[in-house]
Amino acid sequence: MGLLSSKEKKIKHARILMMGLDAAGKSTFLYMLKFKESVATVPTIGFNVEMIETDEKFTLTLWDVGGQQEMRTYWKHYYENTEGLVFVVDSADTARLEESKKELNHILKNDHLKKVPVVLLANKQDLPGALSATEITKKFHLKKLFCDRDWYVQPCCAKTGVGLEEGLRRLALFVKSCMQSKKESVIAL
Ligand SMILES: Nc1nc2c(ncn2[C@@H]2O[C@H](COP(=O)(O)OP(=O)(O)OP(=O)(O)O)[C@@H](O)[C@H]2O)c(=O)[nH]1
Ligand SMILES: [Mg+2]
Repeated sequence: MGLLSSKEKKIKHARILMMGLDAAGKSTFLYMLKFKESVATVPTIGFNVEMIETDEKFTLTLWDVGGQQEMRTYWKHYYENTEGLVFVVDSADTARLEESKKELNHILKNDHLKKVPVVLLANKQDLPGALSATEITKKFHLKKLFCDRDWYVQPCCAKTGVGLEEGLRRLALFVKSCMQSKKESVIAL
């Protein structure tokens, strides 16, 4: 009886980590979701955190961690208990795509992030020369990189909000399903 009720209990909350190079658009994304308007940002020193409620009474706590080179040493301290990862890429910053790819590869090696679902935001689609979601998928070899988890590449523009809700919805679906199956495997033990 006790087991059944805990299995049926709805998952209501998840911790989400947002990462990506400096100026990728993480804080712009966070505040657009929270306040539904474009907010002028400054480079994040440390982190910002906001709670966002998705459609089905499922609350995500979004941790937006600064992406400047000096901040990246501290990224590892945020990995524990992460249920979902949002990796933000400036799709128009072709000069730093390799750097972004390298950081993503590095992050995913951490044990705390094993099998954690990822939504990669191909941001700044409004800028000329921005790579499409398909181009980024190919350049980052995402099919291979994400072969052990749920993933999706969402083209978006954090400044106008285009694509953000879709990205969030996809993330919420992935995260819920991953948390549910983890819970079920614990119960089965
Ligand atoms: N054109 C355009 N500019 C954007 C978009 N998203 C963010 N920006 C701009 O990019 C700059 C950096 O955005 P932030 O959100 O501060 O970037 P960040 O990833 O939080 O950067 P750090 O805090 O340094 O890690 C700001 O000037 C934003 O207005 C977008 O979709 N299109
Ligand atoms: Mg920021």
